[in-house]
Amino acid sequence: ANQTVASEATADMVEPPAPNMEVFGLAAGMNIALISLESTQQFVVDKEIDGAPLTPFLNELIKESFYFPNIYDQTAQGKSSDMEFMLDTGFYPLSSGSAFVRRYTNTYESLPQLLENHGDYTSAAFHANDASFWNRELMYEALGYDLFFSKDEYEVTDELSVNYGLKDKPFFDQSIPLLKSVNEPYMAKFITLTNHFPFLLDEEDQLIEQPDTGVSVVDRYTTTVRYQDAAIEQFFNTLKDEGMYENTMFVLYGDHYGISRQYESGVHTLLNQEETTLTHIDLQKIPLVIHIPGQEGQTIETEGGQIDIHTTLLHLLGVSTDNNLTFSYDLFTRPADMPIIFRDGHFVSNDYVYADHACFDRSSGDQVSDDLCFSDQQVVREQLELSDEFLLGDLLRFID
Ligand code: GP9
Repeated sequence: ANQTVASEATADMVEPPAPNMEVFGLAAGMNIALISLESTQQFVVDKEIDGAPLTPFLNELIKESFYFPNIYDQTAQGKSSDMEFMLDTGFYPLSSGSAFVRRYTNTYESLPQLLENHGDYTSAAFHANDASFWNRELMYEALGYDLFFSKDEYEVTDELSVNYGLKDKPFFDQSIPLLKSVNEPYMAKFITLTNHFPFLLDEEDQLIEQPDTGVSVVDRYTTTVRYQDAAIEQFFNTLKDEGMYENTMFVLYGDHYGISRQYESGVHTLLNQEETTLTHIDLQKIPLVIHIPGQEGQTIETEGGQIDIHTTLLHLLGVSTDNNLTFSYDLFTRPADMPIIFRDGHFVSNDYVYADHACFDRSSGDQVSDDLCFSDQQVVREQLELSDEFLLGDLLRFID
């Protein structure tokens, strides 16, 4: 019976567009460095505080990268683990709890598994927190990671730590010898930690003057974002010195919002904008930067969600997704009429935003009749229900 449910659900999935052959396979066979930027929102990119940029390194890197400035945070209660889940599986997170904790015995068709089958890739995760945090240790097994370098593999002293744990600079430094031990080609996922609420930072690591927004959480956030940027710059420089840069595709992405709605007025002050439902939704954007050394920079304004990174990467690596079961669209060809779906049923579509239990016209900014959001809402409901059906029934185990 479950097999039938799986086939019926499969038939309900929307046929994806063909990949863009100009970029398909552009990074085939290359190593992959996924860099998860803790709590990093899009608004920090190119933002200056009294003439000092918050992300000077990222700003330069973007000029030589595929840069996607319109990608929305789609995580739910599973926060960082939800981002990992979407990236690895192309499925939506669960509406409550974390799939990493609740569904770690499921069968998945994940990036590590697909890349192992396609190009004999080794997959490794690097994160200097406890292996059990978000149940990573067990979930990584289900997702097919070959290696997980967690807190035990790092030197984590008080001096090298702040807030949740090891600071990003020593984290990247100590990751280099570990990375050297991984067989090529590899997919290496680095999960940063310093830019985490409540955004604490030692004096010596503060590289900019805090603004005065009236919300201290936001003021501190600017300094941890700036520190994270410097840590990534240092990582890139070391990889270049070590000859580990040229043959690597780098994928940098914000894992979820950093400033919750409770503190958002500080961001509105920083950006000199009004606090409305639409500005709130706009703040849910996270940066996505795909850097392939030697490739010309290009800004791709297409709107999408974090879930779409999964298929985008597979296509850049030259892996066909024709037979994959996924809710992820390639951002190079994402259909404009497919809404970007948030786990709570809110969405952003071409013309409308549904949020705060109301429908908004994006061009006027006005609240409009719910009827205008109805057809998009149907799609949103179907997609989330299908994703849940697969996860809660562990249906991928029935698919060859
Ligand atoms: C914990 C880190 C942060 O290991 O990934 O998780 P978060 O609290 O952001 O979900």
